[in-house]
Amino acid sequence: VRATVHGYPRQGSDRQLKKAIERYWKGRLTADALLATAAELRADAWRQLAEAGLDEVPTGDFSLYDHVLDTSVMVGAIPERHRAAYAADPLAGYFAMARGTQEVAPLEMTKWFDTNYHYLVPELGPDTVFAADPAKQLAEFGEARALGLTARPVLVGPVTYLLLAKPAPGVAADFEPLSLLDRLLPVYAEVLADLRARGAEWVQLDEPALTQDRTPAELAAAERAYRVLGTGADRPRLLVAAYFDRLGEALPVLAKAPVDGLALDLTGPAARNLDDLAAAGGLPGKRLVAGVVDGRNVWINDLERSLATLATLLGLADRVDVAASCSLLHVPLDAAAERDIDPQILRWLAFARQKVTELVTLARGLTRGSDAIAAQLAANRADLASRAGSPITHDPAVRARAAAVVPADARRSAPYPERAAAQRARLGLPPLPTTTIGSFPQTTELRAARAELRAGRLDEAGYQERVRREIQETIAFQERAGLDVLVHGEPERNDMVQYFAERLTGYLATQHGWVQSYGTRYVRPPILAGDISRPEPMTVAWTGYAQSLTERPVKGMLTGPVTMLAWSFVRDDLPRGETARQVALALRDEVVDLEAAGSAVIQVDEPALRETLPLRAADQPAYLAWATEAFRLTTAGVRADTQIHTHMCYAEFGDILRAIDDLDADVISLEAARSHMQVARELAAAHYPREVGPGVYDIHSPRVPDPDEVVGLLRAGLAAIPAERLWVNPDCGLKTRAWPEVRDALTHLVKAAETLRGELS
Ligand code: THG
Ligand code: ZN
Repeated sequence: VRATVHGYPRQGSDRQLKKAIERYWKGRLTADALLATAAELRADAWRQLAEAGLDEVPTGDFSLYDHVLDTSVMVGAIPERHRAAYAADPLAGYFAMARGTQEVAPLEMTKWFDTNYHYLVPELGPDTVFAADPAKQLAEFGEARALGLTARPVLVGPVTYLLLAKPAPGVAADFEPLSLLDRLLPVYAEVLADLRARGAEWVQLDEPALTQDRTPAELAAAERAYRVLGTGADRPRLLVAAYFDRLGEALPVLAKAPVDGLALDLTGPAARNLDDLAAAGGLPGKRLVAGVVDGRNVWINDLERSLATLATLLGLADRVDVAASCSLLHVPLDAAAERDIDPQILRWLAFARQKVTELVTLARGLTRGSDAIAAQLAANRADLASRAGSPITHDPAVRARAAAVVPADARRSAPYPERAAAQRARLGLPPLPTTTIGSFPQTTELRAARAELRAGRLDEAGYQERVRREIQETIAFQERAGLDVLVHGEPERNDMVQYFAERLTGYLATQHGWVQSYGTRYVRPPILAGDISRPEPMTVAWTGYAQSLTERPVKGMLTGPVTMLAWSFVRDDLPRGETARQVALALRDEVVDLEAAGSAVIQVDEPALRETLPLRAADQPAYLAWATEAFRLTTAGVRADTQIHTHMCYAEFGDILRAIDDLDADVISLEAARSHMQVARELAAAHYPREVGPGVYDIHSPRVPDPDEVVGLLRAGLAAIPAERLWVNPDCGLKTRAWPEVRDALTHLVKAAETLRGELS
């Protein structure tokens, strides 16, 4: 029995990789120096894994930006527009594909399944010519071997690669990248043969896309892919890995394929793979890599339970190894680096390093018997008991309140038409009211002030004074610009999730718990550790201060319960829906307090509602039921004349239109500028009955639209939504933009609204 992982965090203990890449981008580090730093970080990680006792280390999972982009390079799928730059300078060309340049657009970026990692979408078409470029895989395999380690190269599998791709610009939208499979397979076969020639005994092909709902044609493609690769000459042993959910109907396909092993996710709902595997007759003569340790959560494993699971698997395959369910890329590096977490809670946590130790322990226990790991099992039992019995994980008041929720709590006091009339009377807004999504530019001074506060060079009073000044300027600007519903600009918030997590009981923040979001960008997801309650108001003082500076309504701004869960590590000892309800009840108190303090408009953002939609259609209704209930529970405590807004950061939401309607928000703002108000037409076609603010300013670009352009977009909006239900706002928050752009863009936006109001009256 061996212990292994599918991948490991890339950034290093102090995000050295991020810093080196960003310095290279600024011209402050040479390409050679960057590559040397990257090689050192890889070697450090492998050494760490080997010292911890891992028998087989992964290679090729490392990336300077993204492993799907690396796969595009490996198969020669460089988009036409990037080819010259890539040929001239592969490193600069690689980053141009990732980030774009003045002249060429980058590849599109999107979420990697239901994780918080984002990958670069391959662009393919009927003219795509694949060509093998195994250099990166070969080099990294060679590096690990040079350290004397047993290494297993890990590649994105060909079926998943094609299923993640989209038609290249200019290619018909109905082009199916999977139709290129027969052209791609020889390239994979070549890479596999090269790795074999260098001494790779095993190579892993990751096929997470096979854990999603797949058509018979797609399953047939998977069958063909592994028949072809499995019968190829000069191939290494093949291990096909599927994670993030159970394989379902793809399991018998892979079990019967002429490959040498299967790596399965056996955590959470994917544990159903166990029964499915037994039903499929197991993996006689093959290797099973059992993903019994959750690779994307931060909780210690129940070692005894895992040993029991592993014992049942022993008869199902020729050889059983243990692994985390997926790459450890999705968890922070080392819980031991956390100095501010109570040691009594820290013992419940396992980040990447701790998970490796768990795997090594499990492999030892399976090989030598549980007596050989008696001390570890006893410590694990005590840690689990401490968590299960802790007042943090069981707050009777929170449990009782959640249990007492009745359907009426999640319903507004009046139907929408009545509310709309009451809100119109209270707010007195013009038609086509103007507003913003919430955040204003986070200036360098503001970030510096927060850093000084943390370092103790600025006291709390001094910091608050800076925040107050920022709010004054933001309010004064909005009044000058003529906006109708103002915001305070959120200068006091580092991050829309972290800010609330730091103020809610039961939530933990980390100091070093960085997880890659995309490229060189990282987040520190907070940890939902216990039952959630709100010791005191979180936003009322700043919102109230902003309101004291103006006669116009200032919108209260909160992050919704679904997004709080989506961008945090969730509990594994409580269903998500229960945690969402607890967070919702805490936020509901904040909403009610804001109303009592005079807020007539309150926004509850849910940018992640679509993101955490389960991968399998069968699981979606249950998710949407608790998610929409949590939102309504958050917002339904207010009077009819208090206006509830929500915001979502995406233009493609067709599959959750019903759920958006179920939120019963009075006003929703959505991204729309790039698609020329497509969302307005879609909402109208679905007879969406309430108010809508399709974005008219693309905040992802430094470009400032002129008033005529905004008028054009608003006319398109008016063709779908009547003036009394159409709002005028940017696509998203303004946090990442600079003040000069924001001043001009918002001034143009108000001007455009005024022009159209003139025509309407
Ligand atoms: N907050 C949280 N999670 C998120 C987002 C968020 N997940 C999804 C999406 N937004 C991810 N987008 C980003 C955008 C910017 C950055 C990270 C993820 C970013 N990070 C800084 C960096 O790596 O330099 C660090 C920020 C910090 O100091 O906290 O810029 O909005 N929770
Ligand atoms: Zn947004």
